[in-house]
Amino acid sequence: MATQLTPIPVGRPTFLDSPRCTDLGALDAHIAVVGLPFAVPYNLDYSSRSSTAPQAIREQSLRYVPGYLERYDFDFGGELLAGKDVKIVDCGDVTIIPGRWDENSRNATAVVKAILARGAMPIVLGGEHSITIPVLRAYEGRGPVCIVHVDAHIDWRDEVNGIREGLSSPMRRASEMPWIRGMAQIGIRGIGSARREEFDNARKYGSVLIGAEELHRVGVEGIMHRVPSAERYYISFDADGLDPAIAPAVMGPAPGGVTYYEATNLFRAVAARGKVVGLDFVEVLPSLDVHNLTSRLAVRLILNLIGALAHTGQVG
Ligand SMILES: [Mn+2]
Repeated sequence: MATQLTPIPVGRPTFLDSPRCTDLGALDAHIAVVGLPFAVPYNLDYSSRSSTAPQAIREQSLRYVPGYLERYDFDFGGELLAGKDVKIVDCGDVTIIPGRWDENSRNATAVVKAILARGAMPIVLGGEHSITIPVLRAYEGRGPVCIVHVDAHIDWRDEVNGIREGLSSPMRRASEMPWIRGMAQIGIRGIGSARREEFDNARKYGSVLIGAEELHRVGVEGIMHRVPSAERYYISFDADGLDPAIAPAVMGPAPGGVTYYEATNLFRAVAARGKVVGLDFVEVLPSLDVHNLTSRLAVRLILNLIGALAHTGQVG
């Protein structure tokens, strides 16, 4: 399978100003960042406003270099990366050709497979939530993997307008992959988060649905006993799971969302529980952002996951 990457143009930043990796066969890092500015449209009104998110997130990541990561981080009680030499590279973006959705999807799977084959953990910047489907396909033969999904919606639609791999369906498609075992869906809330059919199917599969209200009431410590135990976790993070007061740049802002510390403590709790084998961060719409709050928060949360991995000895 071809692995086609579009390198970041010269003069544009990489994530954390990290080295560029254009040859996946020679990738040598703990963590490989890759953009997936990808969507599967439902209708003609559709414009993929999240396709600019990887670059917006990379630009905001420069706020934390150089030198800031070595300072005392009060959220971690020490250096964010625990003084470890965590090797991060930026692979650029998966090449996307408008209209060729199947080909784009196969290419995305091939790129993530190539990253995993080199022993690096992929951090995938969406793009819309449809990207999680080709990304999870790359874990075939590397399971079982339990999914921790943060979102306002459960994303269990079987199809929308006949499209089965759109942004409403990633968890439904994940549930059909034999190497995916276990699923916790956190931050769910609000009007339109699921129809009865999706709710029933998610429950039948055994997905653990943890509403935002429950999370706020009992905290991360209080929900962790409900998250399935697993050796390997994959985290799929939809920006609309966060509260729109801190993450306004989303398609459907829903009040009552996940807070910064809930997300951070969830990452820490998952990293303490098992090996984190991948992260996607999706559905940031930079054109709707305010003072780059959403892109910057995405960077900070990604860093906090890397920090949690460093502090638990998973990287570095
Ligand atoms: Mn979603």
